[in-house]
Amino acid sequence: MSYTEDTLNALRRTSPAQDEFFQAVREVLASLGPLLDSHPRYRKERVIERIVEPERQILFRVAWVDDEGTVQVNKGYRVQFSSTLGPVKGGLRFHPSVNGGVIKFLGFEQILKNALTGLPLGGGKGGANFDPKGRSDQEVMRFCQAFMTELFRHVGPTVDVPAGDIGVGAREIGYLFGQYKRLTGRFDGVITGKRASWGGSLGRKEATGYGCVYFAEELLRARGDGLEGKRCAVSGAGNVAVHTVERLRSMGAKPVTVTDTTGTIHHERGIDLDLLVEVKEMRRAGLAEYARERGDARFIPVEEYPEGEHPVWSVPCDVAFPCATQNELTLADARTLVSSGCECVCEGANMPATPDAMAHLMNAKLAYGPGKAANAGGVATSQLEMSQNASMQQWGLEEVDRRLREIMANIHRSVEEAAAEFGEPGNLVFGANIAGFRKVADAMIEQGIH
Ligand code: NDP
Ligand code: 2IT
Repeated sequence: MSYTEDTLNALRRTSPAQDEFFQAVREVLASLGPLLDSHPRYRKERVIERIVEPERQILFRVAWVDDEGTVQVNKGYRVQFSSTLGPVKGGLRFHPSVNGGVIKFLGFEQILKNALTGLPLGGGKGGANFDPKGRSDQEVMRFCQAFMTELFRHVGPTVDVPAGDIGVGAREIGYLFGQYKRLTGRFDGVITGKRASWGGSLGRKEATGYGCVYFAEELLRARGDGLEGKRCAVSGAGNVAVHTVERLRSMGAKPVTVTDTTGTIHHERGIDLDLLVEVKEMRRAGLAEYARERGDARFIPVEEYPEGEHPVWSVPCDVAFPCATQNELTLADARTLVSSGCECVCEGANMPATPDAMAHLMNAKLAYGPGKAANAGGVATSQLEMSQNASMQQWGLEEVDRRLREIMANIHRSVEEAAAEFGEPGNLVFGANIAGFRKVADAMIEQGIH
């Protein structure tokens, strides 16, 4: 059996019931054959066995009191996967589906994603199985305070720097930071995604969506094309999706869909950004409200979705941007996209395509931007926030956006070059896995067995 198969089999035994983690590792290892053949030292020094094992996992109880006076208990996680390239860096996810396997998949992806940014960042992830939906601001505050009351002893600006992810936006970051500051007496760059008026970076909240659009522009440019005039299908209606829609519109493309956990909006005239922000960010409501206020938009409630398919991908599009969550795009969806003429899929979310969907899209040779490259603009701009915090500066929006564009173009180039170097030109899934892994693996060897 091969080295990678041996490692995968061992992982199945030692990390049972962690399906998403296993999926993420298998995809990476499937790309590494030629690299491992040409670098026997990786095997000799057991770099793969080491990289799939987190440096440290912190699991903790989060007990808090809801508005009725009832005690609630949640599971808290922080997986400090790798500090090889810099302080551990990665978001926090608050969602009822969070478990050890989900956090480990996200943390593992984050190691390679952060490596691709070219910035000094390790990788990790955290979160809780807490559902902020339907909770009052006071409840969210108490939860965040309880969460940070355990986490604060494990994080710090040169140790581990959390940020947002699903369910963790500016409100949660504010409560988390406030509690860290009270407990430590320090105002420092311990968390990113802070409001710009108290230590945040301009452009951070937009960065993942904008960066994803810049990456799609690079993908299309490599084929002598561009985004202008393209019909785009976007899934999700949160931070990444909203800013993807915003940047697509300003670049002359036409986003026609968004989705949330209640359903899908198809608005042929183009998504109305102001209304979307009003419904999702101000009112924290479901997308049916969007359709109620725009008679020409179609709303498909989740109860009417066909089994195993997502209707957002059957809206004909030139470019698809999955920006909601993992495994949201199935093989049936991939077939629909290919047969209706989609040219490009660019992943705003982490691991949004199932393995068979990804294989189908790659076989069809459409331009494919894997999440760990295409959505790296968020964490890259988090590092710009860390730089500003460390030097007590605040850069202008134009400066941050200029750097973001440059970083996305560099990621695209390095991923393309790695794919070509190992005999798979144009295969950016392969290129991203190789380029990210190689950078971390070499540094691990240089830093000695650990
Ligand atoms: P948000 O919480 O802001 O938005 C998530 C959106 O996806 C919501 O509209 C949510 O619906 C919808 N959604 C649909 N199905 C699901 C599901 N099963 N679980 C959770 N959400 C679902 O998160 P983000 O926009 O920040 O994150 C979206 C994706 O992008 C995630 O995969 C995340 O890991 C990734 N990402 C985020 C980065 C960031 O900087 N925030 C950086 C890089 C990647 P509803 O509104 O009904 O809850
Ligand atoms: O998945 C991701 O890259 C994020 N949620 C952002 C991480 C960060 O530290 O900004």
